[in-house]
Amino acid sequence: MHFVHRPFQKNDTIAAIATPAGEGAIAVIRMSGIHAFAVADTVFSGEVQQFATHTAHYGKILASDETPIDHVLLLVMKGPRSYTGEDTVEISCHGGNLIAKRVLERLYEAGARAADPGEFSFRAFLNGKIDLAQAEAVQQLIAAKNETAMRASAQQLEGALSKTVAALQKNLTDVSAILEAWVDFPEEGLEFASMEEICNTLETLLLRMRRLQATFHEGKVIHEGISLCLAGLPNVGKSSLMNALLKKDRAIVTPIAGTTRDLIEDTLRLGSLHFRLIDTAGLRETEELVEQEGIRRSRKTMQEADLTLLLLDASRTLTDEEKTLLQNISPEKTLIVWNKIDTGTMDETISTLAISAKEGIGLDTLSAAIEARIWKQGPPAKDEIAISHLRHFQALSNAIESCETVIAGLQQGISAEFVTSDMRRALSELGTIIGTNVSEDILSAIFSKFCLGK
Ligand SMILES: Nc1nc2c(ncn2[C@@H]2O[C@H](COP(=O)(O)OP(=O)(O)OP(=O)(O)O)[C@@H](O)[C@H]2O)c(=O)[nH]1
Ligand SMILES: [Mg+2]
Repeated sequence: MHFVHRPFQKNDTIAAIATPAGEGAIAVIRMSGIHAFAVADTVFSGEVQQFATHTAHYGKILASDETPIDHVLLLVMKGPRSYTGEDTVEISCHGGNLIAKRVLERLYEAGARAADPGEFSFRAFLNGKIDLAQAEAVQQLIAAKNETAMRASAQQLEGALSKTVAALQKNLTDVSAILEAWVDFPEEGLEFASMEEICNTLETLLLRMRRLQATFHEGKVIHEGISLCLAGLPNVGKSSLMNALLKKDRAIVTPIAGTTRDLIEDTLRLGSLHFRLIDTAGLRETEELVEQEGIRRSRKTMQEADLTLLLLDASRTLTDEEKTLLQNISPEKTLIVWNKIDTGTMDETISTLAISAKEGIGLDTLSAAIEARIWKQGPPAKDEIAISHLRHFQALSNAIESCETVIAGLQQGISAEFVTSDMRRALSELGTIIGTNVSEDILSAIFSKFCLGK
């Protein structure tokens, strides 16, 4: 769905179903805007405009001819003490698709309009209830697939990233003020010592920004998960390993080479990580059309995967194909694993990782090796802030680049007026993370990814 958020209409009151589609115990319809209480008043059996804020009321939603549509619980929240910062009404009705829709339509009839995706959060942002980084955290919290992701999103929603960015902004602003003063009152002169001080302060700030920038990999791992590909020649035991890792009989295993033809995917949790585990067709030269296509997909998956486990068979010597394969792998994205260690020995010069998928030997060591490979700098500490949005990464990178230009300029003795623009750029780049100086397009792109009613 393409969504270009409309300019903020102060008089618009928006409404949407906030719960997922389908049958459930209850469905929640959310309405926000200056007429929210008046609209609710029109459709509800009680006098909504008289209700005290933050109170819940049992009653009926009535059609225009006064026939009851549903018995509901209606919650009123007076702005600014609400998610959006505006007057908000939440109606819990019976959780049938039709009922919720009917109640929503009734709200439209009474003057509300359909909310765009993410429009409630967009209003919360415009009304200063949350900044942009927090709005993004809301979405990530909803989408969190593991506890680490959930904890990290909650932290960002609490404002951990926003505070870090704000502190950086404050320190940069202080430096910037000194430089601007130097431009405005050059006769005051900038002492050599204070110039060195400025460079030192900037270096310290750079260090902090680089550290935050470096958490991007970890942040992505936490939130997006990792694709883990099982690859190797036919019959080395890829499907057996998939089943062993998943602890279920997911893929067909037979002694016939070429059993797996297509990609087989499942989700796997190892410790704090979650993976998209992909079993592939064994790599070999073949005339068989179906298998050829399978092998093409195997190679593509290997290339795209974050990590590949390349399986070798310890019960036999390496084939020429395997030797070529080993020469062409990208080492940082591959773990070489000897399988079938129960029937043979490994060549330690190639890899010391050995397992038996069939007997369940060495799987813990393999899991540990995978985790160690994934966390480039070790797993993040519980309270460490990790960035995970490309947008944040790019903003930080630009801010870092600008600061580096400023330092280089000052060190070369370039006059301050030429570096102040880079200082300002660094500041505005940092600002985009929390939502100052953000273009309409970016806002639109961010909020359009939200679900309806959020
Ligand atoms: N002894 C022993 N046999 C194994 C082990 N792992 C797999 N096998 C056997 O090796 C044969 C092939 O296993 P698969 O898991 O189907 O191998 P694959 O790599 O998926 O093969 P393709 O799908 O044909 O590419 C089966 O007979 C398995 O029982 C192991 O650790 N030890
Ligand atoms: Mg297989």
